[in-house]
Amino acid sequence: SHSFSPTFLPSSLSVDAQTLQNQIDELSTFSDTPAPSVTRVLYTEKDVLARRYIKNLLGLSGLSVREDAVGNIFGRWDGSEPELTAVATGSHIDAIPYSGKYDGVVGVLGAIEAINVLKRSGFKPKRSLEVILFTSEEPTRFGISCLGSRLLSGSEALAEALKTTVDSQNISFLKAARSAGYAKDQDDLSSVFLEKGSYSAFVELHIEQGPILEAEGLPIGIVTAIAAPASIKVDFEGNGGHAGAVLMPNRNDAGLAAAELALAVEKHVLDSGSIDTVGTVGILELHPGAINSIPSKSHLEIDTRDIDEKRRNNVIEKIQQSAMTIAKNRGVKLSEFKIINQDPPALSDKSVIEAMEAASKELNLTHKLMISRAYHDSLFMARISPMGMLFIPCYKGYSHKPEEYASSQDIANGVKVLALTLAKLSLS
Ligand code: HGY
Ligand code: MN
Ligand code: MN
Ligand code: MN
Repeated sequence: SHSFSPTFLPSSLSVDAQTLQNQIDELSTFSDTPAPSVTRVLYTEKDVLARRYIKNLLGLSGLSVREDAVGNIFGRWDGSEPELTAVATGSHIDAIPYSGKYDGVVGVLGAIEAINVLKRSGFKPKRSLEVILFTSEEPTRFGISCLGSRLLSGSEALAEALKTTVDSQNISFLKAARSAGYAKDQDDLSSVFLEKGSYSAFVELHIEQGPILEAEGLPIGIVTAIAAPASIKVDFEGNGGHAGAVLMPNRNDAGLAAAELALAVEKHVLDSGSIDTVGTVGILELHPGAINSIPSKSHLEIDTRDIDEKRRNNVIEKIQQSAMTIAKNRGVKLSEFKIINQDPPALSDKSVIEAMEAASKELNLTHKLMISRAYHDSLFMARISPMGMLFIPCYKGYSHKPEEYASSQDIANGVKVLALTLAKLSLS
């Protein structure tokens, strides 16, 4: 049940919206690209500065802070029954190149403010409350999405792969992690794994990264499921040559093979029969990259998703078919077709959804049940804990670009619902 001690009333929840906005603005200055864009990549100097900033805030909120071998950061508020499994909340602060300052950040700074809101209201947790900063949600540096939460959820394959993973500058994951002060003298990253059932619930606050809440004038979204993401790396190789001297019948242009495959991705996605199937080629590199040299190599990275896993896997099979057909028809070599991740969707937990709905109602904030088309650390936390996600509106649904924006009011609403949800789950 979600009954409260008499001293605690939802109306007593007050968010320090100004301080929270100042923190969002200050955190955004730790960036490798100029404002209003944010670029903050795993284990870079800006990432380390941002981590230090967050750890300081966790300390100021009276939380006890610990970090694991890959830099997942935990801030804990011990409850009156600390032996019970804790309730956790959190998100990420890494940012893809030239993105915005709210994606992930709202769920980390907002989570810390939610703790402050509860402390200010005199709330006493029964189950401990824990804020988690996941070390890297974006796939930017090592091509692995949700690296921190994927590892926390116990991925043996990832713990193994990270021993040999390198970034585009050929820096190994372990070297990069050590440069940021992590992975000290240990190659075995399975120490990061959390047991299934480690938390009684996990809730993530995040901007919607879609237009629905703003378009319908709704302050709160309650996520029922997270779509199934997949990413594929493809390389084509041809003979290249002089862009003027080699006649067309003698060419096997790796760039055109890539272009044809990119259009094939679009075709297979559109032919899936559902608006929920999406796909794009977000990375397309040509070698040698000179205007008058026929590309001898092309490298594509494909992102395709669907709320229905089978339908998504069907699209992946068709993409692979197309890659082989294109290679044959164009006389190029398909030197790599590698599925990097092919994850199932995640369903939110019924009791967590109920707690979020009750919190929204008690705060007189209308809400809408919806799916998340973006993936989140919650996708992996759902593997070890009952999961729930709260969305707030963002301007025109913009995300992963500098125009990303969420109003102070919308953020404050999200923080209040998060705080009340955490309180309910802590007393459950
Ligand atoms: O790509 C995603 O869905 C997430 O926002 N990184
Ligand atoms: Mn993102
Ligand atoms: Mn995110
Ligand atoms: Mn490659």
